[in-house]
Amino acid sequence: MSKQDENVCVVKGWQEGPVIDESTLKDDLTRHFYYSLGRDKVGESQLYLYHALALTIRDRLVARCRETKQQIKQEKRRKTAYLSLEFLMGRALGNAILNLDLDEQVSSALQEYCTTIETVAQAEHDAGLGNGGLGRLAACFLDSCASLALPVVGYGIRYEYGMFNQSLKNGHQVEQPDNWLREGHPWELAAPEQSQRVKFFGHVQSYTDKHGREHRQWVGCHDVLAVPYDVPIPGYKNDIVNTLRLWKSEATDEFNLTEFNAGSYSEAVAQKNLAEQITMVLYPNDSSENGKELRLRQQYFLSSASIQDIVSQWVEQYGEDFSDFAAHHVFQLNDTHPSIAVAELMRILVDDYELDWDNAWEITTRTMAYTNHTLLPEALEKWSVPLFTKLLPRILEIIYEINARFLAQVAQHWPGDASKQRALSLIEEGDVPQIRMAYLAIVGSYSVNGVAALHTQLLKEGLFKTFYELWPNKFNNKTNGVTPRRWLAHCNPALSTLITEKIGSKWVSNFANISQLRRYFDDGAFHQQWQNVKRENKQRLVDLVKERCGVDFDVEMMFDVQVKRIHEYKRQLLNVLHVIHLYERIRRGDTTNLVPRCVLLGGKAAPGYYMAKKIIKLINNVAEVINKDPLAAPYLRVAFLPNYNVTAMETICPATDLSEQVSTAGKEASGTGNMKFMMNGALTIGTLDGANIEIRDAVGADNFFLFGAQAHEIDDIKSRYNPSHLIEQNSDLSHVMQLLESGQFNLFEPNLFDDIINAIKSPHDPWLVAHDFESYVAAQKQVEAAYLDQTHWTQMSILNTAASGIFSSDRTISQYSEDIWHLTPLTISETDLHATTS
Ligand code: B1N
Repeated sequence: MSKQDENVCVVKGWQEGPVIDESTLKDDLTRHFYYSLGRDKVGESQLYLYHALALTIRDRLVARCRETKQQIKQEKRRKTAYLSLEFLMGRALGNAILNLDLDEQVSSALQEYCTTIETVAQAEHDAGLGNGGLGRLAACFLDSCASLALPVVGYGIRYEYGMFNQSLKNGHQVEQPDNWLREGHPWELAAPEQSQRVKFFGHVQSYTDKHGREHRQWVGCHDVLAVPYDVPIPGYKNDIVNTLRLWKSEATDEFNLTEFNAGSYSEAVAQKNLAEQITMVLYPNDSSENGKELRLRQQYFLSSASIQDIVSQWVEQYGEDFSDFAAHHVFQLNDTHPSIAVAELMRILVDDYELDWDNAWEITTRTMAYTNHTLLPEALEKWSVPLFTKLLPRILEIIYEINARFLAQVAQHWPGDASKQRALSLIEEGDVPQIRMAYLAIVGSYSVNGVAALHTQLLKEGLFKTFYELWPNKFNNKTNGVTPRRWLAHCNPALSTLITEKIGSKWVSNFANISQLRRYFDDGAFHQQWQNVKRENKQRLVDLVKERCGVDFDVEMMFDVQVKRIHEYKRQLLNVLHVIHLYERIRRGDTTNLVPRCVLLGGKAAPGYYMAKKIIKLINNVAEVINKDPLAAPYLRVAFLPNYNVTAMETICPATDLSEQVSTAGKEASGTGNMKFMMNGALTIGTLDGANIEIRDAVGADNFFLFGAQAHEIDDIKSRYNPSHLIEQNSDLSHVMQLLESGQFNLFEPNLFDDIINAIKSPHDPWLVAHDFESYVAAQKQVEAAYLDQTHWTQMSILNTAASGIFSSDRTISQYSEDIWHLTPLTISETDLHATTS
């Protein structure tokens, strides 16, 4: 008997575990309700029922998760670690019930408690560990990896406070902390025995080993403990359960002890706070960096804990021979946020396992892969060298060494051209020298990808042009996708049922099959069903908007929706100008062919983003004036939905007729909301930006409302931009500006919108709002004409869903696996084969 067996066999039946199957679900639920939670049936809130149900389902996930891990280990599988500062998971219950195929069993068990899955599910708090697209993409990717049976583990941070809750006070955004763990997080399992120690501060010294070799050693550090919490990620009906490992920072025991013994109890407690601060809160900036020291600590904390975790698993299984390490591992870096992992892997290999530099560099550059998510200059991360000197002195040395060797390569490639070395250096010179994290990521990775075709092309031609010249083969595109499980099967059950009735259920795991819907594009009876479903979904949104905004939407009207983070480049402002234009027409009595519409906007502004907050206030003021005006009521209603999040989108996208994707061309790297709307049969009005281009290509130009300047035209337009002239020339726009400037929307708040008015009129407006207004209004007119013909609209709607096959994140992940990761799917147990093939 091995030592391991001795330890575990005391738990009788440990190998199989107690029986958990279909027959026990009802009893398990009752047992968790009565005993795990100590509740009784009468008068308890749905919250305890939710917890009991989550524990019941977690039991079923844990067993499969163990088997998935065992298979990966026993078969010595190559695997990917997806490193991300954000995982915007949303709710887990409905997704787990769907993926484990437990709908019927759970519904019947809940009958005993006189409730339904939908009601119980409301009690779950969103796991809002992300800002927006980048974080939600990571969550969709995890679902796809598990559903494709790929050995992938997510590594992230277990923030105590997720994305802030947004409320409105007199139309202004107010932020409240999101204490999402307060009522407990039943899905996670802590594994404190697998904690890692992460170094901060201290200094570096040299020593000579017994072979006379020089080494560097990072000593005198303040260590912080990283404690892992594992969240199970179920694949769709395939018995695979992957893991999302979230790290929580804690103070180390001995550090507290030293202080404590010295009699400084309060200092010891203060130090504990310092360590625990690291994972306290998610930074709420989307598409901009903030340069705060705590953010760098978060980045290094995640990178170091995750790399150490993987390396220690390797050493446990294979010993200290790293010659095969790169054949077994990929680290996918979700933007530059975890790019310090490049230097951290070097440090561990060189300092801790004494590999020589070249060998360690070979391993590092064969395992790291980097995804870029933005071209916005304000989002490109740079960290000051003095900050590194203080916080991460050994990491700084390693970055210098990487840079020196890289610049030698640059000098060889472009002999005598010092400007090339300055341009490509990982260190940007200046008063305070800065480390360019994107350059570290590119130099340290074997793959660099953008997230949509246009975005990747712009990376190669612009931002990373010289790197592309140096290493053309590193660069590749992986157009984003979203999971059809959450974003169609789960969030739109009525449409899912209809689709399955027509084309069978394979589309859920093989989303390319959705194209079969095309067959019904001309089927009158199907049109009727399609419209009925949309109407049902619109009613759900009507209820939500009434409850949250107090505004009456009407299912008879067109639902025109823009929900996403508030940012000037996303041009919510353009949308508002169009709303004002419609209102102005109504007031003028110009209502021929005007299609009644309900305009919904939603999204959070970064707390320090002045203009974004002004835009929220403008939307709310415009909404208030319009909704109060009885003249407008038959034609136009406007609402701003507070606290837009993953769960809200699950009600919004199935109910949307028109999806607004109106960013300034070249600024939105991809967009992913655009794909969720398309899957659910919305039509898009959009610019040629990000994945909009691929959406239009897929569905055909006739089924997409295009407007606006193109990316390649922007520079030229800017060079001769004269918005005042445009306003004068376009009567629609001048009417809109007059109404805005008249103070109609800020009667008791003088000058409130001056900054917005000035921004629109500025010849330096980088977002070209005034430029695109005319073509936007023209495209909106085409929308109205199309909507008036409901048969035609329904056809276009069906075609959009039918053409959305390529926007499944399963397609995206297959491409990552094929081109970058080179993983082979795990074996799916025989009993579950039916799930993916039927
Ligand atoms: O990533 C999404 C894309 O679909 C969006 O177009 C893109 O804007 C988004 C700093 C970011 N890019 N950069 C960020 C997030 C947090 C942060 O602190 C930058 N988010 C995106 C998925 O590819």
